[in-house]
Amino acid sequence: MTVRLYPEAVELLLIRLPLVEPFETSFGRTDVREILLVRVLQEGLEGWGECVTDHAPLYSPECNGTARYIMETFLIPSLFQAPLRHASEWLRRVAFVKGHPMAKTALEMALWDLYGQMVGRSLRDLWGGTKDRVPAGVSVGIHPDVPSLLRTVERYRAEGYQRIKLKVKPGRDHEVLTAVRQAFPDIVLTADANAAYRWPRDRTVLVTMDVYRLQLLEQPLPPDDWLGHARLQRAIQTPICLDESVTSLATLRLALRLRAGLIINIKPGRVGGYTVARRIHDVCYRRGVPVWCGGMLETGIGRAANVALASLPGFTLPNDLSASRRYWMEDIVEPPFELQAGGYLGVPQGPGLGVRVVRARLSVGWSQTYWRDGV
Ligand code: NPQ
Ligand code: MG
Repeated sequence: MTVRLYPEAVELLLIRLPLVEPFETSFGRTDVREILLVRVLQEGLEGWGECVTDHAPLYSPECNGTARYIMETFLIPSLFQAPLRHASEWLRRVAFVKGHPMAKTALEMALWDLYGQMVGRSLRDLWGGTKDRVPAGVSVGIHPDVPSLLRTVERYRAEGYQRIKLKVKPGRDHEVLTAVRQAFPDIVLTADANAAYRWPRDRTVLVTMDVYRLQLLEQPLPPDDWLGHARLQRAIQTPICLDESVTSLATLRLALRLRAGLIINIKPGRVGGYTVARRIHDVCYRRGVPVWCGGMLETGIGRAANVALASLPGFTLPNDLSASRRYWMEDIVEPPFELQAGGYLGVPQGPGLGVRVVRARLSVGWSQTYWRDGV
């Protein structure tokens, strides 16, 4: 099937969406998300994308402001330069822009949605997904006290999530992990430090985490501390899972060669798109390295794309893909994502993302439309 991806216009919108409860990590606390959305328009169809940046560069170097600037100054003009024959060509088109993976991914997502609608196929099918449902996990933020954390964990356990991930940081680790493991001896438990520890300073604190039987310990050290992760992995039994460190195929290969991590969290926004994310999956699948899909507090737009990605065969561990209502009172898409029996999310079957954006639910801060010359 020969198609041309050549949008007449691109709209950027910044929306505000309140979380059902505040989310705290080692880098900060959020109660309302500001989310940059992308809408590409062509021949009466619209493709939606979501940018996983935050208002400030706390998780990674990008933020909403840099993403907007890079999109309007470089990415959208390069989209208007000439038609693309396939969404996977986007990567080469924007290779001249160094960095800014989240900005690139948002536009790529919108192009995949548009492409899927043009050819009448779901992202799952276009990407070679093999599953109709994906294992759902939940990420639990840092809580003000242990009793409230135990109540939250119990709630998610009762809802059926297949694993629970606890956010930890220095000073909020062993007490929390001991209490949760003692109260729930049998749950699948993981911990995510978002790079808050230092090697070798925190060696003892980290090595003694083996007693909690964590499925994995996510990103304990800074993203560029390859040797620190490799040395830590040699000192503990718990598999290290890399998140922030893996930004490309090259850093993936470095991680595997050094054995700096034994498991990979794949976040498309962090690696520069769904095309790169699929290649990272393919390398890991060939080498028997387990992967799972990370989350960035997405709306149903980004969630739909991530669920489709997680339907690939190498995504064998529970994902940071939760029901819409874990995050939002009312998601901005229909149908919303709901937790199925056994702790799964269904993979959308309709064309493109397979969800409808309900525009009336968008609380728009600003929006701007960019038109291609000559339309
Ligand atoms: C992670 N995600 O795996 C990230 C952290 C993260 C679900 O744990 C705003 C506020 C945006 C908090 C993006 C989960 C965020 C955020 C990512 C946390 O490391
Ligand atoms: Mg993480």
